[in-house]
Amino acid sequence: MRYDVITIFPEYLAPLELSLMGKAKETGRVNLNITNLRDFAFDRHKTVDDTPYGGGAGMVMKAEPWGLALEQALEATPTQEQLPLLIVPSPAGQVFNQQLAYDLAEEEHIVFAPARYEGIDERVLDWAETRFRVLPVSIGDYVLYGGEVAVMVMIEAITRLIPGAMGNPESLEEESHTGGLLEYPVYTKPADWRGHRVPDILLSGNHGAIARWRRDQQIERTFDRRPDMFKAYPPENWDKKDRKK
Ligand code: 6GU
Repeated sequence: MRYDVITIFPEYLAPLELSLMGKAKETGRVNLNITNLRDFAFDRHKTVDDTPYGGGAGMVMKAEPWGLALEQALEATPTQEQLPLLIVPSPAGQVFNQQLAYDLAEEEHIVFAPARYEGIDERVLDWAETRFRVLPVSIGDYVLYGGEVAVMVMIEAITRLIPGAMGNPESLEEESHTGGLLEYPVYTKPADWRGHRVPDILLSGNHGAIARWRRDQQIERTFDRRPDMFKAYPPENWDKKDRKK
C-alpha cells in the first residue's frame, strides 16, 4: 500500500512513525509519503489560501498548489490498472467505518487531501475526477479544525487490516465492529486490585463457561451502549443459548 498525504502541516502526521504503524512502514508493508503543500506555492509568502469568491467568512485553499501536488502524487502511482483513490477528508463526506476500512485496505495507492480553512477550491475536485476516484470521507458527526487528524485515524484503521501489519492477527477476529457486537471486558493480574476482584468465572478454568460469560457480556454491553448496533445484529448470528435481554 502506498499512501500520499498532501498537507500544510506535515509535522501533524509525525505520530504515524511510532508503534505498529511505524513498524508497518519499516517492514515495507506500507509506504507513507507526506508532501508539504507549500512546496507547490511559488510566491514570496508561499500562499496557499485566498478569500472566497462571493464573499463570506474564512479563506479557501487555492487551486494551483493542489493541482501541482496532486500531479506529483499521480506520478508515483504504482500501477496504471486502476485510477488511484483520492480521499478528501470532510465533515460533508461519507462516514468512515470498519467496513470502509476493510475495502480501503485492498487499495494499492491512496492519496489524502486534508484541507484547512473553509476547504479547497471546488474546481480541484472537478479536475481530479478524471485522474482519481474521488471519495469525500468524514470520520464522524463533529467538526475538526482540519482533515489531518481524520487522515491519521483512517491510515491507522486501514493499515492494521493489511496482512502482516497486525501484532496479533487473532485480535482482529473478536474485536468490536467486525462481528457486530462490542468486545467483552478483559482483566489481568492481580486477581484482587484495591478490593475489586476479577470475576470468579475467569479463574474457574472452565473454558465453555468462560466463552458463555464473555458472549453474555458482549450482548449486555451492546444493548446498553449501542442500541443501534444491537437492533442491527443479524438474526442468523444469534445462537440458541443467547439471552437477548
Ligand atoms: Cl474528515 N474533517 C474535518 N475537518 N472535520 C471532520 C472530519 C473531517 N470528519 C469529521 N469531522
